[in-house]
Amino acid sequence: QHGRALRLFFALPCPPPIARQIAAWRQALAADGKLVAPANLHLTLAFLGSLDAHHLTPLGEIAASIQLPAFDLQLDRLACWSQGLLHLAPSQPPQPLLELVEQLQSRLRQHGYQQPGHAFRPHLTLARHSHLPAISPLANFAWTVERFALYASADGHYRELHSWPLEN
Ligand code: 2AM
Repeated sequence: QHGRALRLFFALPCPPPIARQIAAWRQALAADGKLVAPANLHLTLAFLGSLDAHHLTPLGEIAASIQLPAFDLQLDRLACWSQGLLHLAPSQPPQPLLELVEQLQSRLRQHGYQQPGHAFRPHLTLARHSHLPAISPLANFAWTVERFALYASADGHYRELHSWPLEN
């Protein structure tokens, strides 16, 4: 597994039944731009960029060292950032989500993995190069977050490499 560069990030996977609901709702919005495939819907916790595969072991150790509770996540706000990133976000980011990101990012930093200094803005990207639809039905998608995962992206597809549980 050495000598191979992977584009890596930690994220919360969107459970398939919720991803199907979101995709159906998004279709009703008639969102423009490049849509994220339902199987690729996720909420990024920490982005690592392109790293050699030998980093997978230390990254797995960092993830395994995190012991935090499961929590409910509610995505109830549709928004579009200026660069055309149409997304769903929690209007009230749950404290355990912020705690998870804080612990993950600070441990990554301690191990020399560069992390942004700016505030984390939780979001689940729906489409890129998009616009806010003129009319949008209310959004309210929720699930209990029971695990977080390490992903590798390649050719626009996100592959889950491993996941770690959050305690119930
Ligand atoms: P985005 O959906 O907001 O674009 C895979 O590309 C995942 O990593 C996406 O969730 C993407 O966020 C995120 N990502 C890509 N580049 C990033 C960066 N420089 N900083 C933080 N997250 C990034």
